[in-house]
Amino acid sequence: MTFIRPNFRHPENHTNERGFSIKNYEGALSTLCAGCGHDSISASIIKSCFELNLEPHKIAKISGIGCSSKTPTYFLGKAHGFNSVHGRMPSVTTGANMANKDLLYIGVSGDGDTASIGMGQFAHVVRRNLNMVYIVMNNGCYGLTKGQDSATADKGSAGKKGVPSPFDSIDLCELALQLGAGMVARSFSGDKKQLVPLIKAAIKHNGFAFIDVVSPCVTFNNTPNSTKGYEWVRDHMEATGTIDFIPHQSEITVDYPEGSSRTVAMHDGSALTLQKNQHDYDLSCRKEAINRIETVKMQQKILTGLMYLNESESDTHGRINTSDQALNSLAQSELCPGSTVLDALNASLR
Ligand SMILES: Cc1ncc(C[n+]2csc(CCOP(=O)(O)OP(=O)(O)O)c2C)c(N)n1
Ligand code: SF4
Repeated sequence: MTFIRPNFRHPENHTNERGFSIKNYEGALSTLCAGCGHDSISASIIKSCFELNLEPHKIAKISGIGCSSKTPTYFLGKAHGFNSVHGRMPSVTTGANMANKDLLYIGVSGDGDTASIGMGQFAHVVRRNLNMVYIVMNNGCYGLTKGQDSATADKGSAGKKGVPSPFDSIDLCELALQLGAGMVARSFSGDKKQLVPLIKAAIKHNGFAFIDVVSPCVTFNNTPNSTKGYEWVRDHMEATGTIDFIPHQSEITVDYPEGSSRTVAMHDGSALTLQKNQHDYDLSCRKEAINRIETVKMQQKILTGLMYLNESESDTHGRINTSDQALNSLAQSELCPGSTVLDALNASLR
């Protein structure tokens, strides 16, 4: 195996509206195990940012510790990056976001990083509705420390050692819904067709957008008895509906019956085929989303796709009424009101 990425790209590879090629969104060559689901998620993040014409230097990628948390090295090499402490990605992202709200924050975490050591931080970043994309690369195990069961390992699911997990699992989507996340989705690392539009929608969502991506660990948790392995997930996926992401343009309206599909002409000349969900599923109802996740789980399946979307809530800045201008762009005189104001404040508290 070579550790040098060739500079050559297909001559017909096009550039996006900002003149960037896909190469401008890539990072270093991955050192994860060949076939690890996490690499496919990195590729989906790269594709999403390329297609949304984002400027790489206006993105901040933040992670904790784990194989999943190593991935920011492998995408968006020209963006800002911070590989924080195990489970502490949410607080580091919160601090960065409070100082500069003009960047796009992409937080990457593992199921161990989020559902175990970082659980407290996860809960608070959701309830504050921090404006960020939070992606969990969920393999049901601690890949980096050689495959111990994580808190998202399903009861009875068994990894390489063959011992079934004796504990009930934590469903991070259900938790995010209960804690007030504005957007909640689940996908599979091997389903880029579904994952890329979800990441694009999460990037454009104002507020906390959570995507739980089942991402098999081929080395320690890809057995036929593991519910986070390729075989099991491919056999047990049930999508909420076919969803595509359309950037803001003048409105295109369609009207067609439930359960049928319709091809719609897009602004860029392409065509989009929409499939209307047969089920009566209201995406703006938390209760229904939780109900649906549980119902599908009882059928031994995994619900994937967009589960919930609420665009009307203010993000953390709106809730605590921060300055319109990003703090890092304010001058010292604007940030510090001076000793007279401080003296008056202190006096009012005596
Ligand atoms: C405070 C602390 N405790 C424990 C560890 C050991 N450790 C490193 S990564 C990890 C879990 C990684 O699992 P996950 O977040 O699911 O990521 P994966 O490697 O599976 O992608 C643990 C327990 C650590 N680095 N720091
Ligand atoms: S140990 Fe598992 S999670 Fe880590 S890189 Fe290898 S396959 Fe991926």
